[in-house]
Amino acid sequence: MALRAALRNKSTLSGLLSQWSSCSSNGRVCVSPVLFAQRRNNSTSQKIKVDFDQSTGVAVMRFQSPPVNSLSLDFLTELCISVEKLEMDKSCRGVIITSTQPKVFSAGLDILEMYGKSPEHYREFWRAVQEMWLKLYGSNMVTIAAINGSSPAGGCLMSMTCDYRIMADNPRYTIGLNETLLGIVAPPWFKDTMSNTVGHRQTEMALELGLLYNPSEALKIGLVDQLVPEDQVLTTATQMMSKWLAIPDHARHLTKSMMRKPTIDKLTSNREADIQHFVNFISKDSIQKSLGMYMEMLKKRRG
Ligand code: CO8
Repeated sequence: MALRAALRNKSTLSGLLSQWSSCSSNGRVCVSPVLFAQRRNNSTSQKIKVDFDQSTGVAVMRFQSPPVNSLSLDFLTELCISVEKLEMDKSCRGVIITSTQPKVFSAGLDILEMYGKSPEHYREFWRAVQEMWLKLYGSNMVTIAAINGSSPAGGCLMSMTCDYRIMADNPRYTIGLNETLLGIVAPPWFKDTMSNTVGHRQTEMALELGLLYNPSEALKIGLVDQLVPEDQVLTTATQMMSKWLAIPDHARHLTKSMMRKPTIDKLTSNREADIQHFVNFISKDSIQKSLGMYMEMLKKRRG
């Protein structure tokens, strides 16, 4: 609840964590017992399982929120805490994100969080979405997405925050920013993230048409970097991680920051306006109607 409150009260998660941390005599950060009563290498929370191997410096973060790892407020809060914890642990140098759910990496933002709720709820939810993006896109760690299922919309955004993307070569899986299909519009920082990944022209077409690409198409436009058989996604991610970790950390993350900082700065200098824009947009009757119809369509498709 305190973390939720921190997001609500505009303080960053880092701010909150630093408030709750104190420094020991050797200068290493000691994490307060308030937040991390049992600081362990491995943790299982409700929606995300984190396994950190201290000998390699690599953590694997498994999304385990049935049925489709949708990015609910709780999921996002947990994700931000997990990333922040790993970021604060200087022995952690890389993170692989993947899913335990069959056929789905992440279905993107939880539509129920954007439907029929209060403006205060939309505000809190959108701040958490921003926070997730800022944490992952700005991470100093090497981040690799092991995409072992479909990854539409916010799932695609989350994948694109990573340094490298490996996708299961299964033609039934899709990835892309399909917001226009829901009658909604991807915000500028979604657009910038995609443009930084695949270029302006591909982004323009992808966003206007709400394109969802199969793995071969995604590889062709550079939305993912590598395709492998489904049962090799995680092992390939682990091998690729070793390659990235062979580069000196400081040089790599300064370079990453040089590439990404202008995009990050655009959002950080505009967060409140971006939240207000989201709240105004999502509260419109016409947008609510579109979302309602889309959810009905998802249910009918299943039936
Ligand atoms: N949010 C909430 N519930 C979802 C979502 C979601 N994003 N996706 C699926 N579900 C639900 C379904 O309704 C279904 O519920 P129920 O069991 O009650 O019928 C259940 O999850 C299982 O779904 P499926 O049967 O469809 O599962 P499949 O394994 O067949 O398919 C897919 C998985 C491919 C992920 C499919 O569910 C799908 O395409 N989902 C929709 C994905 C989508 O379009 N997401 C967009 C979310 S919007 C977003 O991320 C960015 C918004 C930016 C907003 C900007 C505004 C300014």
